[in-house]
Amino acid sequence: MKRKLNIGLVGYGFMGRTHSNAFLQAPRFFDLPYEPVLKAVCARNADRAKGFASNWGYESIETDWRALVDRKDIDLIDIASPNDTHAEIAIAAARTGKMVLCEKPLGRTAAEAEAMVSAVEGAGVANMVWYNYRRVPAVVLLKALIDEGKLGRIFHYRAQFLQDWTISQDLPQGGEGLWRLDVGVAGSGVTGDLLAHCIDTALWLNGGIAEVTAMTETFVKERTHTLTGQVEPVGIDDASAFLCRFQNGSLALFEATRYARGHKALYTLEINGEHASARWDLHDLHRLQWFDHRDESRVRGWRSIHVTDSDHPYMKHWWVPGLQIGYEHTFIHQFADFLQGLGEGKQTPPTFRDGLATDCVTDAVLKSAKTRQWETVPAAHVKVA
Ligand code: SOE
Repeated sequence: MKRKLNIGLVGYGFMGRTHSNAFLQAPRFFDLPYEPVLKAVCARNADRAKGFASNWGYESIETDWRALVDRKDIDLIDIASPNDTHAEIAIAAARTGKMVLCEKPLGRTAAEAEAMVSAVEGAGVANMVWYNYRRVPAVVLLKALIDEGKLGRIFHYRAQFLQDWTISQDLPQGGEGLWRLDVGVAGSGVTGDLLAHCIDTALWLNGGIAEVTAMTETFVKERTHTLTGQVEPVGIDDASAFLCRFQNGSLALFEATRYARGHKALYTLEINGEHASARWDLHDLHRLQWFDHRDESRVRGWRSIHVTDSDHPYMKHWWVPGLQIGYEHTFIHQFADFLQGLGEGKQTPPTFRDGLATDCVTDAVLKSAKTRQWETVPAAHVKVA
């Protein structure tokens, strides 16, 4: 008999849906030691919470997250609400001994993330941050190739996350759907929202980042605030770019923006080693581009690996070789790994400590953009599982 894992979800937006889908699908495609039970969803608007609950199969609703956290029939709190709620909810949930999953970025700042790490580690509860791109099969394949030493010494890493949805000056800031533009709620702009993904993957693939030098820009300086109706200054970074040096001596370039007309969610990364290079692109997420200098010279060239075979990461759980999976599967994989880890008594990365490592880098990026100096990333947090 599988043990039941009773889940309480906070937030029912885009991320609430991706997580709920993972809770439902993971046990259907993976043989897991736990059976997730969608116990309750929490949101301030009761009618909408009820609608969400009936659509996704949650047994009940709450309208105050404190009531959810206090419930005795819940084992795990999943935080899918805006960034300014993450720390308070996670810390309260850990104090009641509940496991905590949190949407990225972990905190709005490293200080917030640090308090969250102390809370979950102090309580000894399972914890994980939803940096989902670590679970794309092509990216997992790349991780294995790097760990096997197939690239040799690493010289370069570069990553971009490009979008174009905030270019209009008429777009308001704040409130549901647009809280990512309100610096008080989000903590930062593309640095915490998009670069954080690039940084998490990079720390995982290429190790710790030692120092950064960055620049940011806010292209639209004032926007009407949805909640006040007033035109208010914009505090987020619309674009952010940085150079950095990894602890392994490799050099890197990172860029994120919401002003790259024509790009919707173009997350790309490339890594160049002594023997081989690899490239990956979220718009073509099932492919890994691979170049190996050791191939016979007459046939040497970039190859495009269709990462859909049954010996590719996660793929034996899906369809037949050659048939693709997509974005939502990354969350399913992550939750399946979490339940597997729970069964084995292990924490599943990225843990809150890993999320803190990313927040330390984003803090250093934002600081460097202000000081116009190279900034060191605090050494205590650079190691990522
Ligand atoms: C922003 O538009 C966003 O939804 C991020 O918040 C997600 O983390 C990213 O995966 C896609 O883009």
